[in-house]
Amino acid sequence: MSPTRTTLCLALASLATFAHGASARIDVIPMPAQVTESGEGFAVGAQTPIVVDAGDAQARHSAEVLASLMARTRHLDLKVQQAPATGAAIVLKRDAAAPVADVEGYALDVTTKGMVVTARDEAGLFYGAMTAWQLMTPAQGEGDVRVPAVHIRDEPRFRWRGFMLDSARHFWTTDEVRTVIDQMAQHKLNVLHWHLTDDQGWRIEIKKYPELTRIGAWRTPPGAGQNGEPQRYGGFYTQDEIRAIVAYAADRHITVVPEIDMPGHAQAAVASYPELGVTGKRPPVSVDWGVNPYLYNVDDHTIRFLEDVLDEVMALFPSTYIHVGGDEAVKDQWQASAAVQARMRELKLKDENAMQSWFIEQMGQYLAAHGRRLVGWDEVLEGGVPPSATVMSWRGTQGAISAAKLGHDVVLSPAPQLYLDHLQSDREDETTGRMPPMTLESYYGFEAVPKELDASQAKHVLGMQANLWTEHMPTMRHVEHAMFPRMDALAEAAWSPVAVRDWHGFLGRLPAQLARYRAQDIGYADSAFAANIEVDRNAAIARGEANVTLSNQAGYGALHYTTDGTTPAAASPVYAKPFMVTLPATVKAVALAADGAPLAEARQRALDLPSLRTRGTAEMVNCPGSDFGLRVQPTPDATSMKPSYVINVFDNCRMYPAAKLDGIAGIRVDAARLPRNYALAHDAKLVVAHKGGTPQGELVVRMDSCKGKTLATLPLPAGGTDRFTLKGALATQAGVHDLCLVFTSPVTGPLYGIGSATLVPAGTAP
Ligand code: TNX
Repeated sequence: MSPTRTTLCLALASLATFAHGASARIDVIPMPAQVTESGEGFAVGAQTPIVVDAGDAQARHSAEVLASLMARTRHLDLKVQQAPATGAAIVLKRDAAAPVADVEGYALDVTTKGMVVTARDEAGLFYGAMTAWQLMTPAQGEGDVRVPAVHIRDEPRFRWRGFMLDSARHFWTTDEVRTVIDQMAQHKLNVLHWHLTDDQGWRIEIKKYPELTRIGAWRTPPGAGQNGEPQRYGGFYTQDEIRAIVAYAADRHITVVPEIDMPGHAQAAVASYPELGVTGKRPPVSVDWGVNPYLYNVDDHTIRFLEDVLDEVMALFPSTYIHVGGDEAVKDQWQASAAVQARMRELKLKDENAMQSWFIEQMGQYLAAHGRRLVGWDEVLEGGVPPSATVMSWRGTQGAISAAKLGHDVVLSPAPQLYLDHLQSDREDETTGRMPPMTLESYYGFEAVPKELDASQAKHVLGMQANLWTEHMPTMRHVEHAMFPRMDALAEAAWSPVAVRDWHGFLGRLPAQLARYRAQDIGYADSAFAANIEVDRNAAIARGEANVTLSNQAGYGALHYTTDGTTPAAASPVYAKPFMVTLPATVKAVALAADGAPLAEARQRALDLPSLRTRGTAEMVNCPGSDFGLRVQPTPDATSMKPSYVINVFDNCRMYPAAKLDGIAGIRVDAARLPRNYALAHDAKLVVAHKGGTPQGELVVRMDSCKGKTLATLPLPAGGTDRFTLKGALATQAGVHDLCLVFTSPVTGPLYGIGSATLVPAGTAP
C-alpha cells in the first residue's frame, strides 16, 4: 500500500461541500496509511442507519460500539440495522475480498451515498468503525454532521501496540480499567499489559492460594489514618471480574497480557506465604516504592507454587504471551542464603544471574508446554535468556537491540521515552511524576525500530508499548492526565507508516481529539499547549515593569492574552513579540486552535513584587551532586491532585536560583514533611546526610552554594508528615546569588518538599 496522501478534485469538492471553503479536515488519529479526498461527502443524521449483515455478530458488535460512541460524544442516536441499506447509510461489512491486509486492515469510503467500511477480519472492521467515529466527530458539537468525501486504506505498522497498566502500586476498579480499555480501542491499540503483582500488592485472586489476596492485596500506608490517608490500602480482582475484563477487551480486539512478576518484586507474595521467600520471615506488604529486596526462593516447592499460579492465570487469560517480569531483582538475599547457594552449586550455575536465568527458564518451559510464550523485561537477558522468550526492553533500547540480534522477538518500551509516569512538562501547575519531563513531541518522535538493526533483525520488533507505573498516581485523574494526549502520539507511532507521520499534521488533528476527550469526561493534560508566561524577574523587580514573553511547549496555536483581568479569547490581542507591563499586573493567556477553540485552559500570572520574589516547587532545582527528581504528594494515597512537591529522595536540598537579595531581610518557606517510603537497594549509599543541631532538624539557607555562608537557620516543627510554613530573618546581602536550602535530617529521617519560597524585604513581616 502506498503511504501517500493524495488530494484529487479538491478544489471542486471543497466548493461544493464545505461551507468554510477549505479542504476537509480528516481529523483521524492515528493517521491512516492512505487517505484520498475526492467527490462529495454526505450528511449524517438521526435517520442514518448503521447497517450490518444479518448473522454477523462481530460486525453488529462493532456497529453497536460505534453507535454508543456517537450517542455519547455527539448526542446523535444512530440505529443499527440489518442489510440491505435503503438510502444513505453507514455500512460495516466483512468481505474476504476487501482491498486491504488480511489482518487488522480496513477500507473506508465516503460518497454521497454514505459510508462503507470493509475489512477481511473482525479487528479490521472494528478499526474502520473507530475511524468512522472520528470522521463523524470533527469538532466539539452535537447532532447532524457532514462527513467529507474520503477514501481510506489502512493497516497497522506494528502488531504489538501496547499499553501497560500498573494495578499493583495503586488499584484501579474494574470500571476504571474499562475506561482505559475503551480509550485503547479508540486509539487502535491492541495489547493491554496488566501488571498485577508487585511488592506493594497482589491483585489477582488465585483460588489455590487465598492468602495472596487476603494478606497480599493490602498494605498499611505510612501515616495511616492521618491527613486523609486510609488505614489500609488495597484491593484485588476476583476471577469473575478478570474474566469479564478479558472478554470486554476481546470485544474491542485487545489482548490482555497478564504480568506475574518474579523472581523480584515478590514482597506481597512473600508477605502472604513466607515459605516462598528466602529468609523464612514474613515481611509486611511493602509501602516503599523502588527496589525492594524480597525475592522468591528457588526451591521446588516455590517453582510449583508459581506453576500453580500460572495454571490459574492461563485459565483466565487466553493470551499467547504471559509476562513473568524479571526486572529489578537485586540478588542480595540469594547471595546471603546458604540454601540458594547450595541449589546454585547443585544446578552447576555460575552465579545469581544464571540462577535467575534458570528460574525464568523453568517458567518458559512450563508456559511452552501449555502452548503459551514467555515475555519478560530485558533483565531476562542477563545470564542467558531462554530461547523462546520475547524481550520487553525498558532500560533504554539496548536490551531490544541485543535480543533482536540473538533472534528474539522484542517489544520496545524504553524508559524514559515511553514511560508515562514521567512528567510531561516542567510547569509549576503540573501534577505528580518522575523527572525529567517527557513531552508530547518526544513521544510522537519515538521510533521503535532501532537503527542498529538490519532488515532481518528488525523483523523481530513486534512493536512498542507505553508503560504507566502508578506509584505517584493515586487517582484515575492522575492516570488520565499522564495518559492523554500522549497516548495519541504513541498510537500514531505504533500504527501509522513512517511516511505519513508528521508532527505538525498531528497537532492539527489533535483539537478534535481533545474535544472527544471532553465529551467522554477524560481528564487529559493540556500541558503541551498551556501558555507559559515568562519574565526576567530580577529585571522586573529593578525596573517596576516586566517584559513578558509568551510561549507554549508545542509551539502551536495562536496565543491570545489580556492584561485587564478578563479571560483571553479570540478577540483579545494576539501575541507577536514580548510586551511590557507596569507592575503590579495580571497577565492571562491562552492558545487557540485555527477554529478558535481553546487548546488549553487559560493560564494567568500575577506580576507583583511578592510573586516575583517567590519560587514555586518546580522553579527550584536540585542541589549539585544528584539529578534525581520526583514530584509527589504529601501522602502516598492522596485523593486530590494537589498539592505536590518536587523532591530528591537522595538529598533533602533545593536551590533557589538567582535570588536578588538587595533590601531583603527575611524568607518564608512553605514546606511539607513526607514519609521516606523509598527502597533504594544498592543506591541507598548515595543518600546525602545533612547533620543538624536539633533532633527535629532545621532548614539552613546558604548563599552561593551549599557550602556557602549561612544566611538563616529556621528550626523545623516537631511532628508528623504535615505541611508547615517557616519564616525567619535572612542576614542582609547585596546583589544576585543562588540560595541553597538544605533540610538537616539523618539519612533515615523524613523527606522534605518545598512548595514555595519567598524573599521578604526589610520592613515587611515574613
Ligand atoms: C522500574 S520498568 C520498574 C517499575 C517501576 C518503574 C518506575 C520496570 C520493569 N520496573 O517497578 O514502577 O521503574 O518508573
